[in-house]
Amino acid sequence: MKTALITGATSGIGKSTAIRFAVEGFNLILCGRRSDRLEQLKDELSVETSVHILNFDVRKRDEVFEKIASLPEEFSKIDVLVNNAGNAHGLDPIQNGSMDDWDAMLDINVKGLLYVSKAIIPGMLERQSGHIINIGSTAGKEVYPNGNVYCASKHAVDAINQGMRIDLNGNGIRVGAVNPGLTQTEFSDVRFKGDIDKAEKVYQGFKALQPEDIADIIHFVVTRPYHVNIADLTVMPTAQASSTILDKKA
Ligand code: NDP
Ligand code: 8X3
Repeated sequence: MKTALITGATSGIGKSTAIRFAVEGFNLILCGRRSDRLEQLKDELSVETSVHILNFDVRKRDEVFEKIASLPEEFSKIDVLVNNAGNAHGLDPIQNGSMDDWDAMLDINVKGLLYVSKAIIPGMLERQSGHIINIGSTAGKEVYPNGNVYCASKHAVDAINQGMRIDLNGNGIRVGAVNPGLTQTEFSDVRFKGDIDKAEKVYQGFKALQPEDIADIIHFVVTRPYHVNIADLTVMPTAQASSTILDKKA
């Protein structure tokens, strides 16, 4: 039975992936800052599989390493790492951007992903096996107005994904990115700092991707035969053609 560690498992894509993986029989290590949600998800999924929770902020470098080092023996061999934790903070022209928002996006989406990977890759190297899925975005392929730093953070994930694949080549470790377009999660609530009306409008007038759609794809990616590595996969709602072209009929 494989063990998967999912960051950002308290909500959206990470939570749906946890639910899907549980049904498919993966042992799970669920990570996030909101411990109440982690506990609740553990209770729900423990009927399906073994679940361990790790409550940490990916920005806190020491905490990341301490928590991952604290894993009990039965969870210590991580086969699949889903680097999913991340968010957008704000949607402002660069000249009006908040430096706190910039720090949050670069610290979480880029440096947090690096810290978690740095803590887990040595075990994969030792075992000469593993699979890392980096959750990028269409924003990592194309910059859109006011997306500046969020897009930069996801372009960085795109580069890190390629770099990891190159550097880990020959060590039995698969590395690939899944890059979703507009997906209906708590993403826009966070981006607009709890302005629910503004957040809901993002997904009105078309059928957005659902987190379960992305979980389905992540499950597909990790269940290919060993010689198949899905290196870079971009998925959008049918209504979306690019970061800026969206068919809103309503
Ligand atoms: P959600 O807001 O629903 O989920 C974000 C998750 O990230 C939460 O579980 C949250 O957990 C976790 N997280 C955020 N900050 C931290 C932190 N500092 N430390 C640890 N965990 C953190 O959004 P999504 O599910 O949509 O986002 C998941 C990923 O998908 C992100 O990387 C996002 O950029 C990407 N993505 C999303 C798209 C979308 O349209 N929704 C499209 C393309 C990519 P907690 O707050 O409990 O710590
Ligand atoms: C999330 C998709 O278009 O809101 O990465 O940036 S978008």
